[in-house]
Amino acid sequence: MKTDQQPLVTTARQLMAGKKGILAMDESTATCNKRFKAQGIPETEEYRRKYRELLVTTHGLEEYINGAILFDETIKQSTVAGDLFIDILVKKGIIPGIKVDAGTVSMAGFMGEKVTEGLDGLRERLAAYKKLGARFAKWRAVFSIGTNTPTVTCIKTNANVLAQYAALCQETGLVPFVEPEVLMDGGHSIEKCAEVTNQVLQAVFNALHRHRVNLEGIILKPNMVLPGIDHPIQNNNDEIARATIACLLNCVPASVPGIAFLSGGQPTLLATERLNAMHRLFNASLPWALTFSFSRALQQPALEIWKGNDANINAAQQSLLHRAACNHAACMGSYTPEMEKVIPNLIY
Ligand code: 5MM
Repeated sequence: MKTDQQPLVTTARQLMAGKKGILAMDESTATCNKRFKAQGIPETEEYRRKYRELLVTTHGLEEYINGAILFDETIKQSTVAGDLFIDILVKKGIIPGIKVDAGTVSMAGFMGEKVTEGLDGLRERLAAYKKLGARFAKWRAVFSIGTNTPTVTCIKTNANVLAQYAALCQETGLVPFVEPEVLMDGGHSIEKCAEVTNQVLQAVFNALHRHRVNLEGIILKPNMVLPGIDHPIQNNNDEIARATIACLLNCVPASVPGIAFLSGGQPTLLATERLNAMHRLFNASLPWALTFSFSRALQQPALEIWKGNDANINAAQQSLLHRAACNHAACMGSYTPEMEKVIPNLIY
């Protein structure tokens, strides 16, 4: 029996409302430790807890952020004063979500390609996360561009897995964030990225359709269409905005309420500038809300300020707030480089 879909649709719209974005703070333990190591921060559960406390207790975050994606460890953690992070988010009006994939593994027979795992027992895990207070979930599939990749088999396999995950989420009453990421590593051109992103998104929406997923109750979390980091031609922001929007208009049905980009390792300011360019050029003509669901492009400057030191918490929070404010402005096409010069504790 189908669950009542209206709450899903309402949550998806709430997540995309008011030109606000999503804070992705769902780094797995390995990824979080890798980022800590680069800053000389102890790679322990307590330091991960302290860092996530810094993020969720940032005063005013809700002015720019509608939702936060948590990780299994984080959704059960509390502040040093004993308040569950999830309760703090809800009190601020930020909708809690949870990453539910179990990461990627090599795809047998397809050298260099990955498939995302985590479907086993997913129905039960989703129910448990819903009980803890999550209202949406997230699953990421990754595709590398190489001479002969991604293959059709890799694309179809991951698309089917994403669709099964999305159907299970909707059955549970959680909004699925569907995240097919075409990586920016490599020497390919922007045209190649556009071709592959088109192919991937078409396969994903085809699979969602076959799995009877209600598109009004999902959020798409895609990559921007970018040249590979090693390609000699690095396109300007307007070219990237045009290529990205052309691809999305070609592949994403208007019934999808929102698209929230990942940042994918782009330099922090460029991610903001490119989102801004999309709104400056296309805002009035887009059928879906278009926003950000960044991890690194929101958090990295804050992490570099914090460095694991309590004395830096306030400055790190101001930095997070500032990036959130800049990206909120980008969602209105009103971001300017001058915003980077102001003291970052203003509410814009
Ligand atoms: C935080 O990174 C997430 C994946 O973490 P793991 O690889 O540790 O599982 C990732 O899903 C993230 O939410 C999105 O890719 C967006 O992050 P970026 O840094 O690309 O904006």
